[in-house]
Amino acid sequence: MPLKGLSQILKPSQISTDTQDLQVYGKDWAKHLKPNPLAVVFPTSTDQVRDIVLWARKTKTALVPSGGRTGMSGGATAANGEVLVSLSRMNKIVGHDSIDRTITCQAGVITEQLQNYAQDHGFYYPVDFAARGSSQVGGNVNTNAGGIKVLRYGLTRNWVAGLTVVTGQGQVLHLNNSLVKNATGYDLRHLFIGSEGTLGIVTEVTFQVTNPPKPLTVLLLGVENLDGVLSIYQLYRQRVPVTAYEMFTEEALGVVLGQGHLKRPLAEKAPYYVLVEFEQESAETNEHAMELFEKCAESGWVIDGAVAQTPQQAREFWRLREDISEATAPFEPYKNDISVRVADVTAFLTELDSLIKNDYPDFQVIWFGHIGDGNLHINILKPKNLSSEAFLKKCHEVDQHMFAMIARFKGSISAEHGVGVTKRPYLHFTRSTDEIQLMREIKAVFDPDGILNPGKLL
Ligand code: 2HG
Ligand code: ZN
Repeated sequence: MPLKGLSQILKPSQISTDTQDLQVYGKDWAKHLKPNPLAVVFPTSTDQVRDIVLWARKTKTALVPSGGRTGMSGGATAANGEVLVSLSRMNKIVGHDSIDRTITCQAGVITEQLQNYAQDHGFYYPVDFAARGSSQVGGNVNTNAGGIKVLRYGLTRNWVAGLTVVTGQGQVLHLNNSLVKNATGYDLRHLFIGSEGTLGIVTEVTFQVTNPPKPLTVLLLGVENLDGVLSIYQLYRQRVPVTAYEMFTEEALGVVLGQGHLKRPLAEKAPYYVLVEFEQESAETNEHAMELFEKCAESGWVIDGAVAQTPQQAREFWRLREDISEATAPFEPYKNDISVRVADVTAFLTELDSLIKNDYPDFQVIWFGHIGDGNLHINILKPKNLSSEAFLKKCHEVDQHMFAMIARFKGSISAEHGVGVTKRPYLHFTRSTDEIQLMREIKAVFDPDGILNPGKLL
């Protein structure tokens, strides 16, 4: 029995081979991948994680670290008889330090739990995204999660002050220990951030936190064309402290409104909508924002617009953008999550749009994304008359063209969702042969037996 030995490390209640558990824990939001894990284990301490890794080395068993399973590239999928290591029972906030302005969490803490804890203690944890209610901080570190406030606050990487990690060799590393300054060579912490569970299992994270922002204003604008979308971005960023700049198309809005929970926000329809959120830094900020709005209208970029009048309305504007992912889910979307330089967004999107319109006219594409970061989410909806297999095959064809385009623009095949399984064949469009070879060599140092998340990323 391959699982023998685990019962010396864990209690029976920490090991599950229940069919339902295997289905639930075996996959993430890359829903077309079929889970097939051997078991799920639920460690409650770093020492237990280390013992599981040592057991896996001895028995040559593959492990898949598992967080909130909100990833979209299959990085947390176990399809080949692996043992899933769920961090969900390591869900305690260890504490905070008001002088260092840090919060220490076990890896299974939910993002929103961290955000609320920060708020309750007079601080702010700014990395934020739609899956805040179920994603876990360990997963955020493993994918270097970005989301909606990146242009103001950066990625998860910018907020990790310390990490506890169990490597694939079974070493327990305490990295950086919340030091602000630490000039002692390679910063291994940053290797683990974004490594998708291929080098080690993150068990504890110390996050830097900051002061809460001043009150936020949310503006929704209907925009005539992509040049307008980028010109408005440039103008607002020059004059007001923008915290988020998000874009979605009329088609995307249509899918969200189709759910029947929200009202159309503006009287006039527009091909594109942008959601601008900014901090009211001073008394003049709103005045500047209004002047900019008038300028945008005069330039013919803005068709219509509204400022959220209440916190409730601000939340509704945000939902129009954040609900897109859930609302498209029933249409079996094929997802891409790419980035180019912000200045190249218009050229890239125009070229890709015409490729799809010409060569795949039956494909409906839902475009949206964190346009202020050059990050576009491209969801192709499955035409009703196409089987899932035929659809997937055609989408892979689109991928080849799109990723060649990405390489030409020197962009990224994955801006924030990670490589996982689904983007693995395309890594070379963004990373050079030398880089990939060095990544493999790094992997071999930390995980010499290849037991950690095999088949993901590399
Ligand atoms: C978002 O920004 C998420 O809403 C999901 O990254 C994107 O569903 C997607 O493609
Ligand atoms: Zn996103």
